[in-house]
Amino acid sequence: MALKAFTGKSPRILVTGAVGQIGSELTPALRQRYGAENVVAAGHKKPPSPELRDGGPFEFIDVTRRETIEAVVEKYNIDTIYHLAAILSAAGEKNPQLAWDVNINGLYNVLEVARERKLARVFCPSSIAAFGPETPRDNTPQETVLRPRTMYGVTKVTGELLCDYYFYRFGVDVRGVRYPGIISSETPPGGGTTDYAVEIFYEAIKHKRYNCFLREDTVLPMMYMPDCIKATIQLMEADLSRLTRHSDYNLAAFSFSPAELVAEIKKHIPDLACTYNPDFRQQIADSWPRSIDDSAARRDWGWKPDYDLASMVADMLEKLGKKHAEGKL
Ligand code: AKB
Repeated sequence: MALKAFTGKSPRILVTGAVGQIGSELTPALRQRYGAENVVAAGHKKPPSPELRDGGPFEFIDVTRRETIEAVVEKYNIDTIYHLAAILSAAGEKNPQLAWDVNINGLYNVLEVARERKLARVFCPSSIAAFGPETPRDNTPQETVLRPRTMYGVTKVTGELLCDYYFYRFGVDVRGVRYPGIISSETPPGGGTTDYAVEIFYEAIKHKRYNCFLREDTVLPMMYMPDCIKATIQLMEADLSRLTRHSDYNLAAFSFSPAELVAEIKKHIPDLACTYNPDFRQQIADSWPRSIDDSAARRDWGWKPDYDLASMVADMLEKLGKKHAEGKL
């Protein structure tokens, strides 16, 4: 393949969606690993945090306009893209046309830039949203039924296929995982179905009560941000010859229901009160798996999470509790 080698010199990285939940933590981690000047953060409209803006180069990109991606790739001599810009499941149901435009046309533009400019590597996340109601819900296999009922899920399955196509047809080294719900303390997620598992921490600390938009027994696969960052970088650094898949690795850490999360938080905040008022997101959650078989990721690139439910909750409360005490929550 006529692609630039990924080894030897430091990669020159562009992160789209850098202002979002995952981007705002992945970007500093990449900057620390590869040098701040080698990692360009890109957002759409939202202004970057001081850390993102001052920690290295920042540019505005609209992924639906290919020329905005091309200009940044050219300007910084980019050879690797982490393409995180996306509309999530709940927001996608409110505006399916926008979800298609950003998630599919945006990805297509990134892949075309990667093909034309022979970039070394591209990361594009998929999600547990690629699965649907006909998929086995427990220990969901790597190879299984992919018939999602959300536009977000449809774009994720299409994205997986498109990324694989670019690998086999054009030799673009695209990699991706099916992220579970990601829990983090830096930037709140926006527009997802698993967002409750982050919101509850803010409300528990500030008000000791939370009104959950999912039923108390809705079990979903989840992961703490440090593991999400670890998995993403591990996959991108893995030797290509070890990979038996490209854009669709199942990825898991732990699963829980809202009631189980409340019980764990109550070990630290005993008077937390939670009510349950399921809305349209319940139907989305009911179409997703409860747990995931990620043995292909474990076998191929040594994936293993560090956090379980108890250690994630303790760390979240410590981090957000500190922010609260400093008046930053
Ligand atoms: C969402 O809830 O839409 C996302 C996801 C599971 O991809 N967090």
